[in-house]
Amino acid sequence: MKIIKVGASVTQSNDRDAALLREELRAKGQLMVNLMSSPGSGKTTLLSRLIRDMKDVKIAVMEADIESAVDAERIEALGAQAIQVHTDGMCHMDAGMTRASLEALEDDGAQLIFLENVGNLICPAEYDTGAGLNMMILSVPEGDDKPLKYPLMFEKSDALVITKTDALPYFRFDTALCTARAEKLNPGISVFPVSAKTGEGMTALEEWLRGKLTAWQAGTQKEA
Ligand SMILES: Nc1nc2c(ncn2[C@@H]2O[C@H](COP(=O)(O)OP(=O)(O)OP(=O)(O)O)[C@@H](O)[C@H]2O)c(=O)[nH]1
Ligand SMILES: [Mg+2]
Repeated sequence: MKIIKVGASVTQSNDRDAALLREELRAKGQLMVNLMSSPGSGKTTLLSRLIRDMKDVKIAVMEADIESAVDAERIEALGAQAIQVHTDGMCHMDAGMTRASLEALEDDGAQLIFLENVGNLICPAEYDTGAGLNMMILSVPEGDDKPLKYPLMFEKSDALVITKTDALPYFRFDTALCTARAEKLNPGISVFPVSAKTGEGMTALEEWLRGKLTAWQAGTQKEA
């Protein structure tokens, strides 16, 4: 498994770099999904479930972390291509770092490329990575007040996955209230309550991703 180290880009024009990368990916028919959340909310577990369920779509994963290769090893064990990206201490990925990571991926015809961003609810939302879709996770144990405290990621995301719904009996978490708070910040956000552990709710998320991929490849998907 490949481990690469990427440093923050020297360029001053991240938004322009990101827009260019997005168009290059669109021309190749590849949809990159930037997956963001706090540490431990369930990014790698969700990706593992998607890889197991969506056998009809070729998926590759770029795992960004400050240290270790455990996440990429988990994905590779499922038979999907995975690379580990080390961010040189940075708590986010920018467009240049993402481009360098994509260059390290082997071209195996992957249509859906997930970037598991560094676990952090703040910094990753501040940088456009060039992804066609931004997806965030909020897990039930984190609490339904997070849209109020960390609004930017909710504003930037096309989809909010509320995960660990199997833990709802043990936490005070109001899914409808959380959804309303996220929709107030971002009226266009799609919300998917799921459990990556039991599989509950996964079908709706997978259908949404398939639809976005089809639209992206048809060139009709709006920029994220
Ligand atoms: N009960 C329950 N536990 C889950 C679910 N999804 C993930 N977990 C657990 O949550 C913990 C963290 O999951 P990960 O998938 O490693 O989280 P992550 O967001 O990738 O973590 P970082 O990469 O460190 O930021 C693990 O113990 C998982 O088993 C779920 O749907 N239900
Ligand atoms: Mg992870």
